[in-house]
Amino acid sequence: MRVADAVGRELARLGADVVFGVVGSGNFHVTNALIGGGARFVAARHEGGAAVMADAWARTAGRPGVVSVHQGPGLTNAMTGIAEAAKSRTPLLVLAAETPEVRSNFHVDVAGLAAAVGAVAERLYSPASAVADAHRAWQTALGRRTVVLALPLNVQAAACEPVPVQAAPRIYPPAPSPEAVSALAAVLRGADRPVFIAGRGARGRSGRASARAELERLADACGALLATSAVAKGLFRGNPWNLDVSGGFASPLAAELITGADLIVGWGCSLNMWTMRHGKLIGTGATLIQVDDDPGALGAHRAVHLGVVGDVAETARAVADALGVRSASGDAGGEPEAVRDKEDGGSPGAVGTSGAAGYRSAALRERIAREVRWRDVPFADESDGERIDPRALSIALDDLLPAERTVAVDSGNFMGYPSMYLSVPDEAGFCFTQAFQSIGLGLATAIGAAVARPDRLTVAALGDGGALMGVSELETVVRLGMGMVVVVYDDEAYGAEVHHFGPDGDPLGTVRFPPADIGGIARGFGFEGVTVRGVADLGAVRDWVAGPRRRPLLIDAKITSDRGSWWLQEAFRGH
Ligand SMILES: Cc1ncc(C[n+]2csc(CCOP(=O)(O)OP(=O)(O)O)c2C)c(N)n1
Ligand SMILES: [Mg+2]
Repeated sequence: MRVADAVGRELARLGADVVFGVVGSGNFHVTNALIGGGARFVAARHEGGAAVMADAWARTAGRPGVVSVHQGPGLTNAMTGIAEAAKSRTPLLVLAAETPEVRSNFHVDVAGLAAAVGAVAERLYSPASAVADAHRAWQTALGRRTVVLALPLNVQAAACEPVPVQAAPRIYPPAPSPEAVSALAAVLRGADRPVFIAGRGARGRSGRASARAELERLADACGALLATSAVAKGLFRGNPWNLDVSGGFASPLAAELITGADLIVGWGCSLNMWTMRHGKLIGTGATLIQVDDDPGALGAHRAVHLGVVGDVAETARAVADALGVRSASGDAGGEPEAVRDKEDGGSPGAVGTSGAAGYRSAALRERIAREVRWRDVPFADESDGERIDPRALSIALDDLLPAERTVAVDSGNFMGYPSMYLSVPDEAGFCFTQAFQSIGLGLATAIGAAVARPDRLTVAALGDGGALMGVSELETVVRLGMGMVVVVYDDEAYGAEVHHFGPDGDPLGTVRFPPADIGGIARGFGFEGVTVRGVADLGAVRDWVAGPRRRPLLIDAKITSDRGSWWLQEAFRGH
């Protein structure tokens, strides 16, 4: 059997069931072998798109993504998406053809490229080891790493003996140490105003559910409020104590309550400058705790008082048990029994027979219900008939678009509007490929997420700059027959740069553009395209939603942009 065929078949057997890519001669056979093994192949129009689609697919499906690229430029085109995936610890396998001939035009240092963006370099070393090499790469990816597997053309073309099928090892989530569990339980027992912030590590993956149930059970027991980092938005949807996203996107009430916490526990969350607004969301004297299955993540972004190595769900369960909370199989929403004698923990305001539950009170619950959503925060609508206020646009879309949706957001000044105003049904309904802060990834992100969740309406929210950068994948949306909505927050500029440099009086000719008819461009690709200048123009969106949605819809929203968004000003502090 040819190595390319053996490797493709083996990867399909291991679970590579959806493969994104752009096929050239170097990855032709291996891709066909994957298809022969039962995988679905999704052709992108640019490798950058293919890598991002595979990343977004992996995040949404909770399983390793696979992308297949040609040697040389196929790989270099994919590098931005690979960097994003590596920084996000996305389990992703990049099948990268490699020419062994150093004088070839296609030659690049594959391992060097992988290492340069934080991915793991792997390769098929020889025909005899090739299947085992592919196995190893798959296992490494499963451990939440982005792996670039170099497929040398000469090895791919060689013959190899069929290898007996080995069972893949089972990987168990790490359990926290008993000492760490007691320490965390003791701190929770003594906290008056705890806030849990759940991050990527609390999301479901590899066939496991998210840690929502375990975290809610523990939060109920100690009266904690619940928030997430941006990448886990939606995790606590529907919980009355949910503050939604912590950080730059936090609503005023969410920010107030997080700042007022005396204890913040990051669950699979790095508590980085975005999530903690450069530390501004951490009140004076607040205790910080981080729980993560990766010891290297503890304290990486800011010093914590206690770091616990452990899987998020396992740790939350163990701590709840230590607190004597009824088992998760019981009624997690019931009155907690555990933290009733706070005198032991040395602090008043305890959960218990009095019903005062840590940070929770009936009045606060009502306030959260009334105020925590951005759309309930009053604002002066600046729509002027020519251009629509992006807040008004986002609220109207939140009402118009079906709630069962996946929202994918590109980077730029606009990005807070969809992130803050569009609700999502759960954490799989939000796909945020922003670890590399690249613009132009949003459309491919939406496509990958849509392949993973065809049951939901996918909404891609893009700036005009990011939309035009990733424009080739509009054809992919049409070709795949996706009923997607693409919303372009069109300020005819690289708004982020305009608002960054404009106040200093710098010339802005390099970052402003003449009006582009992005709706017309989309129609050329086979979309329905509408231009929106005011809420009244959204009738076309309502009609599209009503069906039959034969074509995807692109909304070119000409937005007001008199000033930069304040979350962007936060971002510039990090530059
Ligand atoms: C690949 C890449 N190139 C350049 C930048 C710098 N940059 C950040 S935001 C931005 C403007 C994006 O414009 P647009 O998509 O229209 O969004 P807006 O800021 O106008 O809302 C640019 C050029 C980047 N982040 N990524
Ligand atoms: Mg713009």
